[in-house]
Amino acid sequence: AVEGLAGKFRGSMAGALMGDCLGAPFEGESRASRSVLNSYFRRLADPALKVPYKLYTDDTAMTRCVAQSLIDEKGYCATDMAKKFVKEYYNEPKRGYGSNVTDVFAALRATKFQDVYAPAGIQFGGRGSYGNGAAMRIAPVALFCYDAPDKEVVHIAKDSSLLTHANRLGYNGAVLQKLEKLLELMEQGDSVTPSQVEDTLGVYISAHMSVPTAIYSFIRALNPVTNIESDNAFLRTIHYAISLGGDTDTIASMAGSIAGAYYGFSEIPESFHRHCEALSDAIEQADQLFKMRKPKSTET
Ligand code: F2R
Ligand code: MG
Ligand code: MG
Ligand code: MG
Repeated sequence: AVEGLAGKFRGSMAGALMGDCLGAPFEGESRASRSVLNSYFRRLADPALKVPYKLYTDDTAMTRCVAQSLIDEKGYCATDMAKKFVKEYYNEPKRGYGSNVTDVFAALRATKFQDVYAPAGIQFGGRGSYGNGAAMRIAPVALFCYDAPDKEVVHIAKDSSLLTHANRLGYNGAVLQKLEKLLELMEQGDSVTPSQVEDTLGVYISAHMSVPTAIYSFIRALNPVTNIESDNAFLRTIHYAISLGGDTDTIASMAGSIAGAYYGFSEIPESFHRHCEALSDAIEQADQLFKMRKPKSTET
């Protein structure tokens, strides 16, 4: 088994994928009941269960592009990443993309990638998108920048987001404002209900109403949660994120990448591996990102 830091890289990429695959069947539906979700996770944990694997959606399609671009280019190359997004979208357009981001792909292609930031800038009458589509694909950037100075992480995170999402609300002030609310909810401990989370942090496809919710899900699931049967802490994170309803694939994916990095790949129950499409690709990309990092002298 791969342990230590390499296992955390794998856990982060696998966690993002698994949150997406397991959360996708519930996206946009009314909040699933406690019994439905408990039996969903119980069934999937049964090694004898024979069902097709769950498909990944746009969240993973784009995460894979971000990772592959950083790997191929050994760093951030805006044109390459934009080309990978566009190629991926036109190869498999039915992965459940946001309804406006597809206009960016069309414009990038039509303008032959001349100014790769321009199409995102004209979305929504020049205001840019505040959808969570940039946040949902960010895990490989964090891994690639593992040992880099903070300013490099911020630069790559911001610029790679700007390829599709130009609205500042999505990744700046509003997220921080919501983080204050997150702290308030944390102080209330285990009594916080899914409705309170929805009302306070949001469970929507906008960045500022889903990123803090994903962080909250990770923190909340560090300990057992009432009504959530999953006793493995990684699965509990994904289970809890899905239980909030709304943008379940994306919130579970973002929470899953944090939880996977925190607990490490070896903590993800094996019985769940086969339920998610292309897990081996996520592991392969994680290993490549791990090998590319400049190791600190004390790390093994
Ligand atoms: N698209 C979905 N889910 C709905 C349908 C999926 C369904 N399960 C199916 O099978 O078909 N999910 C995916 O979209 C989200 C990420 O979206 P992204 O990439 O940010 O797209 P976009 O189009 O830029 O923004 C999404 C919507 O947000 C609203 N919006 C954004 N900026 C706005 C602005 N400045 N003003 C007003 N509205 C704005 C719009 O409604 C956009 O369409 C993830 O959940 C992913 O899973
Ligand atoms: Mg999706
Ligand atoms: Mg459109
Ligand atoms: Mg979604």
